[in-house]
Amino acid sequence: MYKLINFQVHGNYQGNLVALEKGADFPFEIRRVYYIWGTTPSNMVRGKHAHRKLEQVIVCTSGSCDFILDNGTSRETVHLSSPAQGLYIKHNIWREFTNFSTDCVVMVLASEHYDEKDYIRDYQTFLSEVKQQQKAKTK
Ligand code: T46
Repeated sequence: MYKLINFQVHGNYQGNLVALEKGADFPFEIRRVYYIWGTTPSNMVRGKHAHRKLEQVIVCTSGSCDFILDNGTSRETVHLSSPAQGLYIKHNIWREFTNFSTDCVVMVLASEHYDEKDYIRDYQTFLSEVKQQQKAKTK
């Protein structure tokens, strides 16, 4: 459903640095980068959608938050709290994120340009699209 990637950290007396490169760290070309901060109240729930094609690596560069991931069959919560770790999510995963610390900054590396048509914003539609794809695979 997801992969947690531990990035190589170049640390020394000056502090830390992480460099992200296609291939070494994740398999797609980055076509878009966006970041999210200042989400209040802390129990606000963002996301509540899936993507038909998009793949993303999500990094909590400051503070922490929880991602709730759902593949149509099961749900898991992933706590993100380190700029040295990336949450890699492929397409067809319903995501919600919440439990934001006040200093939370979420940076996202995305495989595609922004396209509203790629979003599935209705949970029942998500479930039926996932089921249809599973049926097609077993044929
Ligand atoms: C995801 C999570 C982690 C744009 O104009 N361009 C963009 O690239 C993005 C991502 C959003 N927007 C606009 C669309 C909305 O008017 O920004 C507004 C907020 O977007 P949204 O409600 O989709 O934000 P989140 O925090 O619910 O979800 C975002 C991503 O959309 C989503 O792909 O996985 O962050």
